[in-house]
Amino acid sequence: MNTLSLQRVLTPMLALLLAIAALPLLANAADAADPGPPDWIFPVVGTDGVDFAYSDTFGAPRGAGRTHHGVDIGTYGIKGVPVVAAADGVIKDVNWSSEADDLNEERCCTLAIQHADGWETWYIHLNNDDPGTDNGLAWGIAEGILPGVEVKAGQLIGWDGDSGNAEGTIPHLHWEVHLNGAVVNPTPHADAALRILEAGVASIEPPCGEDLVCDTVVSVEDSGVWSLWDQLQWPVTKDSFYFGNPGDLPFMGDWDGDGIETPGLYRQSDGFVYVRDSNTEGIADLEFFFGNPDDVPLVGDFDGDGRDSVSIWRISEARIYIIDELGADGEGLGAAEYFFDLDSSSLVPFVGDFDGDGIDTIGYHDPSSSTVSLRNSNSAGEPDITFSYGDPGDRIIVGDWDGDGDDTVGLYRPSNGRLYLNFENASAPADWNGSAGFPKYLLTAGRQG
Ligand SMILES: [Ca+2]
Ligand SMILES: [Ca+2]
Ligand SMILES: [Ca+2]
Ligand SMILES: [Ca+2]
Repeated sequence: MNTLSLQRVLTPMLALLLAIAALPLLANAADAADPGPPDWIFPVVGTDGVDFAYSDTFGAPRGAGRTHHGVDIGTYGIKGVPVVAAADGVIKDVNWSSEADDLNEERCCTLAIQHADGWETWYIHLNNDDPGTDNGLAWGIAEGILPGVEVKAGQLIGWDGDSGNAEGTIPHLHWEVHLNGAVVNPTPHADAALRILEAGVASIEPPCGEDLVCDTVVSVEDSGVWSLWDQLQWPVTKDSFYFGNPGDLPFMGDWDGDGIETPGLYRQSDGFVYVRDSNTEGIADLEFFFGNPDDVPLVGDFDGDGRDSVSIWRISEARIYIIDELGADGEGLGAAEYFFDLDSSSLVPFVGDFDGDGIDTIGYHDPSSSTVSLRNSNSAGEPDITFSYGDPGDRIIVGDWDGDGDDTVGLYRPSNGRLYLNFENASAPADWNGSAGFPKYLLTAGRQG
């Protein structure tokens, strides 16, 4: 059964769940002083609206005078969706037992985690069924998860299901948040949490060491909102501003040589490039006529003078035109300094200083072979390095993520909204990965000073 038809079958049950959600909150719901969400990971792996659904049911009546103390995170009828620790902590209870040698097996399956600063999170109705059954014989708690065991944010702790008093309902995680012993509404905490799409220790530390200057990323929406990440970490702090129109091709560069990269865009509809020298809202500081409608801008410092310029990937010719100066304001771009050809128009070129000599050169992604190739001079010829990297559909981005002076590959995977970065130009698991959401563009932002 595919997911879509499963969702259709479940619609009446979801409607019931939502009807319950619509009941008014009761005044006697516990209400501790809540300083707001810590930096948490969403407790169910998936993407809102695709793999899970929830609404604010905190305080809703649950019979016998009880009210709902949690948020029910439904998983569209699927049991066994990974449940992860919302934050670093220590397992406090397994099935309401704090004894590692007596886990109340007949009460499977629930977990409680003690976090820093008086926070606790509870995970209820974890799976207790063998696949395809409702037999109550399974153990939906991950191996090694016992009272007293330390867990990390995003670590797999179990799988969702219908255990306890949820037998017969659709599978969901009942998630509770407690602060200093009092239950608080978990919904705002769920809303603010980082979604992760695979269980595993979440990446929350920046890859950039202290006192180093590293590249970061910027997301650009079609609405023209640019959100510049302060650094690669969770939670992300961003500066957001408007620049450009729908349909513009965005990029970043250091146009004035002050060490800070700022926005530019190519408006294919009028053939002009517009650049701005600060990461703030406003009109372009410089505009010049750029090229043919299907030309792709390639930004870099190709002559090592400390300023970025906009070169051209002309797909129709499979040719790179290197241009070392920006155009004069309101006028055209000067003639290219030189050009060279790539082997195929199906390659996707990018720019970076792969050898750290201060001069940007061209690399390219070959989606047909899932490889990237890098060349350390701007000329035709064999690549200096080729290695397997990236799936079809991935978008390569390049930056100095660790601040050691050379640019290495990363990729943004639109299918899951994750950013994967490597610190060496080699085929290897990502050195860093994190959630980037689902922007239209995710670009290297470069140094910010
Ligand atoms: Ca600048
Ligand atoms: Ca330059
Ligand atoms: Ca170089
Ligand atoms: Ca580097």
